Amino acid sequence: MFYQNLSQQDSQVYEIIKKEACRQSDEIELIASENYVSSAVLEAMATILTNKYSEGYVGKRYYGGNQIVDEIETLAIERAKKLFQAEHVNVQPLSGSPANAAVYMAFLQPGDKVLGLKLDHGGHLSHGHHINFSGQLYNFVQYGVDEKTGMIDMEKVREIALREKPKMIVAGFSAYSREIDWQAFQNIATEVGAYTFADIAHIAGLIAGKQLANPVPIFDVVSTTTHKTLRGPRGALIMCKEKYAKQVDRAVFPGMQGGPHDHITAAKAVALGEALLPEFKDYAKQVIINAKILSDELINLGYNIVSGGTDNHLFVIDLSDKNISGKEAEKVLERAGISVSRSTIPNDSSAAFNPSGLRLGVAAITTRGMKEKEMRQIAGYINRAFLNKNEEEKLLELKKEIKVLCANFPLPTNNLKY
Ligand code: DSN
Repeated sequence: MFYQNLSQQDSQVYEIIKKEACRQSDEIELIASENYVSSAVLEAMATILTNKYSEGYVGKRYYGGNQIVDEIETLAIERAKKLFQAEHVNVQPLSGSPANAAVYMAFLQPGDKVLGLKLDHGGHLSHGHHINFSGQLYNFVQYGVDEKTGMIDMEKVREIALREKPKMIVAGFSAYSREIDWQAFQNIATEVGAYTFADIAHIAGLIAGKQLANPVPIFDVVSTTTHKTLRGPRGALIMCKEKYAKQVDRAVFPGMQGGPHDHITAAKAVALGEALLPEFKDYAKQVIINAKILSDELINLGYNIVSGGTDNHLFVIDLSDKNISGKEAEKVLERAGISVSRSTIPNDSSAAFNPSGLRLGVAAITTRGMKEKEMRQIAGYINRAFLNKNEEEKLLELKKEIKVLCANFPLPTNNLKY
């Protein structure tokens, strides 16, 4: 048994983890930022590397005994470089927001002007929202998506950039379903003399799997989390041109962080190794196929999708013409065994806590092996849940059906016996 010591020593914690393992196994995961790691990634996280302190970088640590940790960090760096054609990689960021904070620290002074996508148009809190450190420390000017198409209009971005003359342009998103024209962003930045920063947290796995264009060879600096479509442990990476290596490294440590989490670095190396395998391309391809089928099916069932569809793993359903809010929709689906996250729609008239949209992503269910047929089934389940939102019996019936479907698609870690 895998968790023998935990179950014997602390049955309280063990039982809670076991319940969550069952929930993950029995329910449909449509949260766009989530995925299921492999057993190898999970095992790498649960190693004695967690015992070590390694402030500093390979060959230049502030603690002794780091010869072996240097090997694992070097391996993770080399794999990330190969996967993304990066000149320089820092594998130490603890997660997405700290990585973005380090990027800003490396390139900007407080008060500098930056362009970023608005949160309610699909951006991220750390792309300049006023309640976030980014919006408080830097002078963010926000661009949005076109009102009619729901897509980023590069002519509009250029107009704003020429008017505002930012020091940095941020491209990247948490809830934007269309492919990004990295070169167009770079051209605008070159014209106004700005740095380019891409946050590819959501789509890194689709770029690694060669299904979406890679900004790393084009942009000055790129950050990504490692746990979304990239299917690694919770954490992040920063990739940049060699000429910015020193300032980026200095911003991560000692600027933002202390010691890296070496067990997570090992798991990042494992996940990057998996993403380098040919089968990862098949995974990334299937993710995009699945997202398109799921959004098309929902359109056929009468739902509006922001921008009319998707080019990646996610999309946002606009529920403003339906008799259900984003929050209520999230709760109804939760009762039926489907996890989603409510989301704003562009120019949402409702507050972020109870917005008018629902963000759906298929990275996790694709890892389970679900394909076109299951996407059609899941669109039907979502519609049924909404139609029966006040009928507890019917939602429970649906939950049972979903459990049966899920049993045919075990999680990659189901071989770990609880
Ligand atoms: N919280 C992540 C997401 O759900 O998109 C981004 O940080």
